[in-house]
Amino acid sequence: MTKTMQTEAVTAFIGIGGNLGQARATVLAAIEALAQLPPTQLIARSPLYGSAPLGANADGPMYVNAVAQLHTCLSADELLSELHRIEQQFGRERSYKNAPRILDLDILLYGDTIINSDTLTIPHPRMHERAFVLYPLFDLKPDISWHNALGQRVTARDLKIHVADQDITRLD
Ligand code: PH2
Ligand code: MG
Ligand code: MG
Repeated sequence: MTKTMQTEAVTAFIGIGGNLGQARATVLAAIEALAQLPPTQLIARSPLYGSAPLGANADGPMYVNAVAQLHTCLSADELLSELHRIEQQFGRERSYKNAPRILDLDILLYGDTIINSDTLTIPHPRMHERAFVLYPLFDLKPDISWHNALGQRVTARDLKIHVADQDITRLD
């Protein structure tokens, strides 16, 4: 891959989740792996949350989820391939959509950039409907906002109200 290094660091938010194995330990270790990425700095991590598997065919044990805030000079594509590499390192297997998994790392936001490519959709297309993303994002940055698929500016603060029926517990 050609390296298209950003000259300026971008703030990216990464959604972290897993529901197989020692999910809490895996999520914490994954955050440590994100902190080791060059040229990237871990700014903060949210509290951990426990939640029931959400979505079509989603099943298995309870998930542990968190969000990490990074400053990175990696391009969005480079960041995505690093996330895939970390998932592999933790033994991630891919079967059907929403299958239980050891570790899932998703780019939620990459600065204010909107990306719709074959491999990447940013902002993450389902983040607005998921308490396990909105709660930790709000914890990290209560005034966070982004553009949804319709081009409207939305906030975690407002969206949280719409996911209040989802079963979610703060773990730490
Ligand atoms: N991830 C999914 C599908 N469903 N449910 C919870 N609670 N947490 C997740 O991280 C999650 C999910 C697909 O990525
Ligand atoms: Mg995901
Ligand atoms: Mg994923």
